[in-house]
Amino acid sequence: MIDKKVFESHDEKAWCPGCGNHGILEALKQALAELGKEPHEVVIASGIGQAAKTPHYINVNGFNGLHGRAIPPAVGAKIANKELTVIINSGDGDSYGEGGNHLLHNIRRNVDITHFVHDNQIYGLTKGQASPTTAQGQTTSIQTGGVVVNPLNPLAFAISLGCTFVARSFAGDKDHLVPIMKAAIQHKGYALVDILQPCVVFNKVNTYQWYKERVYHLDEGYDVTNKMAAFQKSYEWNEGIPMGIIYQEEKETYIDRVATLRDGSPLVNRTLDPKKAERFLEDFR
Ligand SMILES: Cc1ncc(C[n+]2csc(CCOP(=O)(O)OP(=O)(O)O)c2C)c(N)n1
Ligand code: SF4
Repeated sequence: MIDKKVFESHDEKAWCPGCGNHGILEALKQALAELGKEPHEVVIASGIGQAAKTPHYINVNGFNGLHGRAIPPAVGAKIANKELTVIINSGDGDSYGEGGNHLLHNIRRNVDITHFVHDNQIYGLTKGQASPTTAQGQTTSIQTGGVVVNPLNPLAFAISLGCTFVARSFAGDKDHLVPIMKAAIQHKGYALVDILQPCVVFNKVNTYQWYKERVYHLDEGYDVTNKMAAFQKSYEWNEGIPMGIIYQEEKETYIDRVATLRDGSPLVNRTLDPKKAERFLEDFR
């Protein structure tokens, strides 16, 4: 374990007091410290949004990109240097809406990165429009007559596509969130953690109290490898929301499947020999 203080950043936080993002950030620093990670060994990527400001508020390598585009730079960083711990911290809109296509295809690729979705069920930064996880019928700053479309079920979506680690936790339960983060970071393969995160300003439905009345911890006897049980758990919501590792399996990662990446040192450490490209250049002459 290293001192959590090494992850402190000097940037002033622009999050509201009471925002669930604070709890997620503190849990993340603790998880990294308990795993003994040094700041230079970690990269955090994000897209755009309130949650996506996370790389500014933690002292590790950071990449704050375009809306919905957190996965491509994260995947690029991992492929360039497989020794890095690569994490994404982004919102439900960024991850499941604008970034949905990248999410879908990274599940197929199984690049070994960890994705923490700060799921406040709303677009926080742009003042409270519905996101893909806002409940049907919920009124928002734009959908004043209630959301008319079906919400996305991120857990069932991920399990159905073969995601190798699917979990849920809650920004208001650090004792649960820290071990889940550690397990997700240690998992070999793409790990998706949907973190319930109250937005105290724009989501007046899914409050701390609302979640506290519903969340429950999966018991120790729960079999994380049982896909059908995982589907059932992923559909539990209003009456009780299960928290924990919903599904996990071991599968070859993208790097395991590509010999050039798998064998030998990380790409960034290899010396380039431009002469080896000569025969390919011939085709263009
Ligand atoms: C391509 C694109 N579309 C829309 C926007 C405007 N925009 C910026 S942040 C945001 C919502 C972010 O919501 P979410 O990802 O859920 O994060 P939160 O702010 O709730 O943490 C939107 C729609 C943008 N910057 N780029
Ligand atoms: S508007 Fe909501 S998501 Fe944004 S900082 Fe405030 S509480 Fe957090």
